Amino acid sequence: MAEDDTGTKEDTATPPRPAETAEQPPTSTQHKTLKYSLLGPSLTKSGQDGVDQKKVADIIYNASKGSKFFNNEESRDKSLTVKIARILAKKRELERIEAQGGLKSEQKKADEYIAELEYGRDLSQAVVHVDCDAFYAAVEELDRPELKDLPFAVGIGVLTTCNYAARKFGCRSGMAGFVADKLCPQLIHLPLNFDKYTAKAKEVRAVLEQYDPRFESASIDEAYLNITKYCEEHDMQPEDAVAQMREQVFRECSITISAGIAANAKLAKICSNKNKPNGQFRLAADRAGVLAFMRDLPTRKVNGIGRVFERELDAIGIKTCGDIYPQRHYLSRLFGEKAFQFLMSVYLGLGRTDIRPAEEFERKSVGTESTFHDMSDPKELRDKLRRTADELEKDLQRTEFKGRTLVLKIKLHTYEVFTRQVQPPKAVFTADDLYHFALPMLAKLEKEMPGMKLRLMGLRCTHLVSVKKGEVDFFGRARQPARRAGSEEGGSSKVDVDEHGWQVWPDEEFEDAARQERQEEAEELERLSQEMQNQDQDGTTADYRRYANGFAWRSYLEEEQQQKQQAPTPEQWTCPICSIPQGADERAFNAHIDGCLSRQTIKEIVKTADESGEAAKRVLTPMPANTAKRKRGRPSETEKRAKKAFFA
Ligand code: TTP
Ligand code: MG
Repeated sequence: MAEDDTGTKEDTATPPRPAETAEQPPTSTQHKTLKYSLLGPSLTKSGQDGVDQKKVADIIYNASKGSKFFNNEESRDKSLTVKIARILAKKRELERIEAQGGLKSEQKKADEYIAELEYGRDLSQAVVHVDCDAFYAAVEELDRPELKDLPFAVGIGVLTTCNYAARKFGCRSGMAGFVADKLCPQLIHLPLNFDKYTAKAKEVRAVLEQYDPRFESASIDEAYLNITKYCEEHDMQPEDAVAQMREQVFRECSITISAGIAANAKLAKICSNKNKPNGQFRLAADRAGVLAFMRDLPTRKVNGIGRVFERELDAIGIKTCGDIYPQRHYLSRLFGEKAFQFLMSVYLGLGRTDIRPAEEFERKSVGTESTFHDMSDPKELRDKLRRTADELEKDLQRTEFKGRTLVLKIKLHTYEVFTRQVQPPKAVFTADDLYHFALPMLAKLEKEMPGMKLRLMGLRCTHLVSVKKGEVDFFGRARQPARRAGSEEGGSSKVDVDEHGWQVWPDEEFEDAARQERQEEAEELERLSQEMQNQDQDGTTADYRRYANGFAWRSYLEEEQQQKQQAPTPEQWTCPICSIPQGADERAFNAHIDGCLSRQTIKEIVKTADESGEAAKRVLTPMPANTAKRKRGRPSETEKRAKKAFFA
């Protein structure tokens, strides 16, 4: 099957050049960039060969013009364009410095880093990335074979996916249903049935396990395997082993999967999309071949380069991975040290080969965040912070960690993100402590940006200390997590290894960020499309949100584990504020807590806390002892809190 091509030849389907100087970009440029961003997060999905993306962009533009969704995209796009103008200004400054003979040390540093990375290049492993084809749609098709050749999509409001018949019309994941209907009026919409998909995913994983018992689930329908050992033991070529595995999945699970085979996980993931659906592609394990492969690869095809990063790179002239090299001496100044390291590994086609169960990966942070309608009232912001601290306490309890660093993240209504961090005198984990140490950061941000309007707030603990039994050393001290490359402690470009001697890559952070970008966009789109269509929320849409647009596979696993630990579900939950038992209904319970929290007395406490961090500590200490054990439910109707366990 032919390599996927998403129609990037079309004018509208490549990121347009941004305005070079102005803080306010000209309308024509804005119009073009907006059209590009309206194409959505799944522009590069396979199965869209021959789709005229320019036409799709026009249809999306006209169908959504004037809607909340459109206005939202417009303001997001404006912020990004302004940000890009700043990056360009910085680049011009660097070019000036370079013209005067500067930046030599940057170039030297980049070349040394490349040499060091090259030195560690490992071409000995056969890493495979498998990804099920049109997964949710394929599962639905098993129950409704009559849909096989008809265009259909899964998901109400927003498409989670669609079959390949629908993709020919330009329909794809993360697209509003009403837009997809414009592209393909005969499109059939099916509701989500998450239990069916997880059951099927388990069947597929049972087959994968036979080829690599230590395979790594990357999302609900994708996994990484290292089949080097399998091939040795069975005296097989990787292509043959993978062909056999795909046949076995089809035989035993009745769905098709595609696969990429390469020397590392990054390359394998790119390759699995090459011959989709129901195909496989092997990139030979030789250095020259890998470099040639990367040279012409559009940046967006790399896991970890999302819509925003793609546009930022494009703005400075990096369209393909081969374009990275000539700009290597600018990268850390423009995008930071970690991005420099990530981009170097992308250019060289390097990546990790240590494939192991997702649960085994060292957790570097535990955090929670939520999006909501614009919020600026200081009291509301404090309430929100308190609830975020409550959520984080729960996550820390579940994962059995304390944090030595506490990070507050906010996103303004303009989509600008700010983070602040603090090192409390002791590792923190209780909601009271989390709130107490986060509040001064929030107050400081308010001072810096009077009247700031937030659309997201998150709290995260990093530099974790395990409180698991058995994770203390001989002296009774908690063992430290392994140091990661490019971590906050060190900005050096030295190649780093973890405690087991594995080379540490910065990829995970970028992959998580890109995943989160897609997730947030899809959630936003779902919320807006629901508002537009004034739909009643039923169990189906709640499920969609619950699983965070299908990307929260790890969170799902965690949830499963948690459910096992928690059984049986308590009949009644005690309100941590008024201590009166409530029915075990999450929504009603949340509403009750919100009611309690907004009472005047609590408001006064929060007001006091606003004035001084110390005061906050004083008044918050007598909170009921059972706060730590309290059960918080799912988001309330009016305030969507798509909670995410993130692994940044
Ligand atoms: P993907 O593997 O990205 O997509 P897919 O399997 O439907 O199609 P492809 O053949 O291109 O691999 O995602 C797996 C499932 O995750 C998908 O069937 C539905 C869900 N999903 C969402 O819920 N939202 C999304 O935005 C995407 C991309 C997927
Ligand atoms: Mg898939």
